[in-house]
Amino acid sequence: MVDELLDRLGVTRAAFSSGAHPVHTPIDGSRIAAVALDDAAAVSAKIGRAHEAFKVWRAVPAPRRGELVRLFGEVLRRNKSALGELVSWEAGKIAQEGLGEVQEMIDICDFAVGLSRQLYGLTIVSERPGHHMRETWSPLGVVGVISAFNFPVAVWAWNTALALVTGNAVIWKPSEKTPLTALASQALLEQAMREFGDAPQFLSQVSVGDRAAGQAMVDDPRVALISATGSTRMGREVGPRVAARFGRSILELGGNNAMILAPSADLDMAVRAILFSAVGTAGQRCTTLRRLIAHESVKEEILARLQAAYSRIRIGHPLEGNLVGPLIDQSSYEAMQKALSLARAQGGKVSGGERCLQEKYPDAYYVAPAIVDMATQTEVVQHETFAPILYVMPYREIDEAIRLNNEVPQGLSSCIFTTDVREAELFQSAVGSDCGIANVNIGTSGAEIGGAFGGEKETGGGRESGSDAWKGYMRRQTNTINYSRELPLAQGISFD
Ligand code: UN1
Repeated sequence: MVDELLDRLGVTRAAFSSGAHPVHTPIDGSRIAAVALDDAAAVSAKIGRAHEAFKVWRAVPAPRRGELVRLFGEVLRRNKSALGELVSWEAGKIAQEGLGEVQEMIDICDFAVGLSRQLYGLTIVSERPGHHMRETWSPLGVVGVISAFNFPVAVWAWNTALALVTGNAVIWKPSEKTPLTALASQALLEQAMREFGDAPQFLSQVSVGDRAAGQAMVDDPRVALISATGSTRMGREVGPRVAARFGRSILELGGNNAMILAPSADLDMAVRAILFSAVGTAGQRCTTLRRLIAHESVKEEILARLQAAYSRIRIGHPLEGNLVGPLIDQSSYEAMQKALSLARAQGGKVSGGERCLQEKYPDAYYVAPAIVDMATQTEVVQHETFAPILYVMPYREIDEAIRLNNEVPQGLSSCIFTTDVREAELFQSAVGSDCGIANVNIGTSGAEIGGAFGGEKETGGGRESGSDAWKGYMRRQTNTINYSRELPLAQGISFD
């Protein structure tokens, strides 16, 4: 099954069957492939080749670079179902979410193609006569992308589509848990490169490797930008190492996303939004809803409605019409159980959370999503546990709800359900949510590519995807041009 998909997507047999690193599907825990791992020397050689490719690519006009990304978008459209299914096999996502992830790749390609004709700079007035100033944007260099298992292809595509139109070369270190979707995405990009004709070889490369290989990439001064998605723990290592060599980084780390449920909220809509955000992707999105801050007047009702809805969720094989697939692996399951026992010890009333389908899939980890009724935001609630656990807490006044929203170390996504315009605006104001994303009447997850994606505090501060995130992938230059016959100095300085 997986072999056939990989064949169809253009990955050679040798690339997925002969390596030392086994790949398991979270669907039943079975081994589906074996890939080779790069050591630090191999990574260094790839960076060298990427740098050569960069030197050629940066001189290609941006709209022509956009043509490559346009072709890539077309190749992705033709291969959407195969790649989406491979995402399901490798990451355990349900079919709809695997397809959605590939759609997200297509969307960012479309965005980047438009952008390739809109890399606008500013013109700036000068204080000196006969002078003018401007700001120009140039390609940056080699971009190193480090991605996580939970969005094994879309996050790379956000980075790569922007990096390519902005004139950079890319080297990608995917999660060791999901190298197959990386090899397949790379094969599809290579197909687009062949159709394009004269893109430099090694413009995009994959490097599957362990920690040492990752460090080699992070420490290499030839990598101008590291864009890393993963845990806060990973970011704490990567950020300072890149900074120590004055490299640039875009960090997209942990989230601990909350919804405020106000008394005026449309509860039918809220229940649907909570289900998608808290239970979707088996709670393994960085945007997953983890905290529900419900007004005391609606808390009991929402708890009852959620418990009823949770009891109807179909859990099982992600390609067989279920809503919740497996956790990625055993350690994820263990982290979930640990968090639930801490929650109990801290006064939480837990429903759900138990392992399911153990007889059918002894080597896979399916769980019933958990709801934890908490009186206050205790220590365990402040941590991101990458599993479907929703903590539900009460509030009385809107200011208290906003304080709870903000009183965690992470700052990725947040939302409010309310029909009171004052509350909605307050939530999005300077004294409202401190997160990178703050929504009204939609959940915390499932962002479109058109906005900048990322968050504050321990989420790392980086922005990827839409809006002007492309500026992070370019070198900004300030130009002052003198078209007069004099040489006046700025600030009125006389130097005669
Ligand atoms: C992630 O979990 O790392 O907003 C990315 C969302 C998706 C992206 C999630 N568009 O949920």
